[in-house]
Amino acid sequence: MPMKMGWRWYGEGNDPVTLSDIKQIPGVTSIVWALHNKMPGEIWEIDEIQKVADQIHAYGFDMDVVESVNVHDDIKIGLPTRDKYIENYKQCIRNLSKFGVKVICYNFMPIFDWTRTDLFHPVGDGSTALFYEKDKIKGDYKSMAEYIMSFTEKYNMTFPGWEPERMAKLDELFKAYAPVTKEKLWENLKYFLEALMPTCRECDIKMAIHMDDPPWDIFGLPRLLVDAESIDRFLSMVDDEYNCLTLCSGSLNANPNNNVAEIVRKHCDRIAFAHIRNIHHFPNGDFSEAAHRDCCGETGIIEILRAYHDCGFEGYIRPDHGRQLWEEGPGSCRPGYGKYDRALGIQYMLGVWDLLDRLDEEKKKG
Ligand code: CS2
Ligand code: MN
Repeated sequence: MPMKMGWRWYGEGNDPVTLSDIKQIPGVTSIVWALHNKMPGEIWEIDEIQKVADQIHAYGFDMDVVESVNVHDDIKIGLPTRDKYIENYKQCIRNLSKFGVKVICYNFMPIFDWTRTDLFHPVGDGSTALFYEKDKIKGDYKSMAEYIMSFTEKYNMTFPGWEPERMAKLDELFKAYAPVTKEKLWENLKYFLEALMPTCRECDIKMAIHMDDPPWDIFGLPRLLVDAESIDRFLSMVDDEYNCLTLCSGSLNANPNNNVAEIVRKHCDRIAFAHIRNIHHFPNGDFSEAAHRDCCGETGIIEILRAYHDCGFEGYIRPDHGRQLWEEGPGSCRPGYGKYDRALGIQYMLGVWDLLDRLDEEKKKG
């Protein structure tokens, strides 16, 4: 079983799920981590990384995957100051390499990371899940941002990509991004990656871009990694084994026309990190996140796992968002990152994977 199962952990005192909890989930070997107190553009210092490394290693996990080292807006906008922030990013890569980090997940979405209109939407069975109501993402971005930020204030919880310092100057940010067309954003992404590739090679760290979530423009902001065609463009634009994907099944499948299994088969060697999340679609274009079991959504989880298995995927994989179950709710768990549903998701994924392993073995024996 060559793929490596990860769990996203927000750090001691910043995540209700503890390393000791995670240790009890069969199959998890990698902690997907980050320094969550860092602003985009800051250098991650050795002593800060060391502190987290000690915690993770004490439980016998590896810390091979970072999610995320966030990219400063000046790099995405293409301002002259970007070179300074790119130098800082290179220094982060060098510092992370001292701890054996292999993959850095990041995104190149303007202003907003993942976007949802309800973080605790009733699924119908007593659990709740992240929900996207299409009509609420029209018009004013402020009410959407205020909704997300209300959790930050109420529960003293910050979300990566939704830093209060950045959200406080949303109007300024929108002005700064105004000249950034989709083509310009592609250029800025290319500039960033070409600058990083030599350092990545030197440090043996792969840059793995996360898909845009949702995979379409929102509030007039361009989004790049949205479908098979844009993924092709991205990989050939900087055709380097260190320029890779974080292929997020849930982000891509928010557009039901995207066939994630097909993308896996085409680009498996460039997928450094797999996010497995299931989506349930409504006829009007709204969508809800769903349990990992194939039949709970329309993402095609079994076909995706089978594609990874057929390709001999040796990268990292993790359950992406789960639902909030049982006593989990606002304040007691991070939206999408509760304890139970992700643990169930892992057991489901490993069940499918183990069976595929077994079938292969039997085929070999004849
Ligand atoms: C993650 C993303 O929680 C999530 O939806 O999959 O936020 C992801 O961590 C970032 O886009 C990567 O930079
Ligand atoms: Mn994801």
